[in-house]
Amino acid sequence: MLHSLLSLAVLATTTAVGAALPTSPADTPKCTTPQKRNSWHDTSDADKKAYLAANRCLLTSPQKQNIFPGAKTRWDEFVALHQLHALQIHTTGQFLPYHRYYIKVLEFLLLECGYHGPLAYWDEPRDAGKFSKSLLLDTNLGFGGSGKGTQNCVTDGPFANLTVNIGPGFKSQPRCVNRKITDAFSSQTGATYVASAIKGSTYKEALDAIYSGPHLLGHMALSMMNGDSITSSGDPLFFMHHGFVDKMWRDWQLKDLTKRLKDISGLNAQDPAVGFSEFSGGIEVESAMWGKPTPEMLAVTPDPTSGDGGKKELTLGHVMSSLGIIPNATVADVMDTKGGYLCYEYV
Ligand SMILES: *[C@@H]1O[C@H](CO)[C@@H](O)[C@H](O)[C@H]1NC(C)=O
Ligand SMILES: *[C@@H]1O[C@H](CO)[C@@H](O)[C@H](O)[C@H]1NC(C)=O
Ligand SMILES: [Cu+2]
Repeated sequence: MLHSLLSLAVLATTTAVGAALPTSPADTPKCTTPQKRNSWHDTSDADKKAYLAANRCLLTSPQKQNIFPGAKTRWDEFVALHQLHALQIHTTGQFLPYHRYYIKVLEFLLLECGYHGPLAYWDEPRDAGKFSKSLLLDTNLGFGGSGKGTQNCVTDGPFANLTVNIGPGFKSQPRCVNRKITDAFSSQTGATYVASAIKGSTYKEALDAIYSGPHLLGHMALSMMNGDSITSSGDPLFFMHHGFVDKMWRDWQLKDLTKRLKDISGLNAQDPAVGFSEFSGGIEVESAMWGKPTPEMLAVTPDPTSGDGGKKELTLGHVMSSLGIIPNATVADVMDTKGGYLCYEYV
């Protein structure tokens, strides 16, 4: 039950769009006109269409880097990036910063497919308890609805019948873009749950409460890509949910900004005895659900202590990598959504 319903997710972030290709953290300009990131509900029809078309383009374009095991499409490479990092970016301090960086990677990839507009997020409290009725699942101006059949394949909208070759877990097998909506879980993305998730005073409190609260329940409500914690980013809807997760982090930071722009803690990789916090048994037991990284995967997986002086505690100097899709960035680079490397705000 847990296996099929849970998935971890990731987060979101972005940066100045319209700007050229990814600027390296070292030479980014000041953030003077932050991109306004709206809920999908408030995004223009033109931006919705263009955003969805660019996502579809990524799912149907050939891979480019030729280093991601199992990848056939550009989208596969992006999903494989999450797969390779899965044991470093969930139930760790890296969860929020890496997913913020991961959304920046998406922003860059969308530029390749001609999308220069703003990114969006899912203001989930508006749809809490009734995700299945959300306009995000619209056939024409949304991501398509709940999946159908035994595989829960999405059969309408821009991603109908498209294939992802990464996952499930640490496998690399072709499967349809799939999801299964369960409205009851989605009630826990409501306003009172969100308020509770961001009421703590330390990064650790916010991290744990966001992760195990609205983040996890949103994943359970959507069960994207077989509800798989390792590769749920295969469904483009993932980035609407993770935009919402990123917004929760930003909203928490804004309550005491100066202090919280520097507040980071936690591990840079999972504690093997704990694994994913939403499952029991630790990495060994949990790997029965999704296998283990193959030698080919391990050969390209970054060292989780990079920038942390070889220690297991996450620092602001921690180096995050997209294996060459965009330049590396540090955790410090993504702490502020308006810090220069990033330049956006949630509205
Ligand atoms: C998806 O595939 C099925 C079976 O091949 C087909 O009947 C259906 O028309 C396809 N849908 C779209 C939107 O392409
Ligand atoms: C990017 O970071 C990874 C570690 O996360 C490191 O192995 C790699 O060498 C870095 N790449 C560059 C170009 O600095
Ligand atoms: Cu994730």
